[in-house]
Amino acid sequence: MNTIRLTYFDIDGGRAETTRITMSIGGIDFEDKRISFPEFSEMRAATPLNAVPIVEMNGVVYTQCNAMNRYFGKLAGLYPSDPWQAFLCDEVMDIVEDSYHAVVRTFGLQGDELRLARRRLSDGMLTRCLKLLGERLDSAGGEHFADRRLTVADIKVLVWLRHLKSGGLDHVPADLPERVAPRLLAHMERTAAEPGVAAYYAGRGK
Ligand SMILES: N[C@@H](CCC(=O)N[C@@H](CS)C(=O)NCC(=O)O)C(=O)O
Repeated sequence: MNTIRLTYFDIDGGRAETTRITMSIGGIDFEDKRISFPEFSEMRAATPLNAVPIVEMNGVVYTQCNAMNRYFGKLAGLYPSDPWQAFLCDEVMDIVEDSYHAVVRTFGLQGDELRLARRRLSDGMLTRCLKLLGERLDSAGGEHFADRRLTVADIKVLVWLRHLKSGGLDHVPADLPERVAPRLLAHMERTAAEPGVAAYYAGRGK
């Protein structure tokens, strides 16, 4: 079989992390190509949409992290086969994507401009996303976002919450998830304790 090569920044988070964890859980053999930011600048123009993650399969380069999550999720048994449950799973993953887009719009700002933009982001879009995810978790039974079992949606939310809670996003309070949707924290701990997820992070020394 041809090598699957997933290319993304050398960070333990962001848009490729759910795919990495999913492939690890599914025992899918792939090359985890991690690049630095200067390396990305050099290769950016050669990528199909000037962005990563990209995944190369059978000599073709593909884009879109949630398409990757769905495809590899299916191969790994982490994506619902029921159309309605698949919809619930997709909506959650796209909510997280919307929050990434909102965060990216604040990149490059500095000083007071950054502080103000991040405050608006925390009180606005991030709060809305967290609240909605809390509601979706409740209506799906409180344990998982879809299919009453671990899916790529749970993993994607875990990755995002780990980042928010790390405090790595300047001027976004690390306790925002706790304040807005405390049930998401229990969900985060439960997902991180799933054997396949825990094994992945242990392997990364995280
Ligand atoms: N819709 C794409 C978005 C990809 C994307 O925006 N990636 C960011 C990094 S997380 C990027 O490469 N940005 C570089 C740039 O815009 O120059 C996906 O879902 O994969």
